[in-house]
Amino acid sequence: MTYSPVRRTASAATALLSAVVFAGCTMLTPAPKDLDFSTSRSGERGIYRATIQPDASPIPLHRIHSWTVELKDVAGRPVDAAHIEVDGDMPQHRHGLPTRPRVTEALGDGRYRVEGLKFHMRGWWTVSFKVDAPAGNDEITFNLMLR
Ligand SMILES: [Cu+2]
Repeated sequence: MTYSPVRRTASAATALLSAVVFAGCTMLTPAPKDLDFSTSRSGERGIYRATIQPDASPIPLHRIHSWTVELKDVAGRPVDAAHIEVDGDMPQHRHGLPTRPRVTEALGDGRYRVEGLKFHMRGWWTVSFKVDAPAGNDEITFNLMLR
């Protein structure tokens, strides 16, 4: 068999690439030990409090699903007519969600339907809601552990 430098280079590159991908997804800096996994949390600025209710329990892996998020002000009154942006991250991996979830419906009573959530890896995720409503802007972040 003849020696083929081109093929050897290509397979070395493939091996290197898969090593990088592998490292990116498995060699973790440990997650903070004091993570708060509450499903009800206050925003960074303390203007709102949100409660998440995923449609499935436990939260599914590799499957697109929906959540309901309930938004209240500090006095506990439901906040309707908020503009909410949804985003997700794996802080240890520096990547986000494979989908672009969004609020598709205001259900009334401060409740909103969020569609298009999908988690494609096990581990620590954050999901944040950027809220824009008359009382002010705030961001509420939840921690999840997908198993
Ligand atoms: Cu990841």
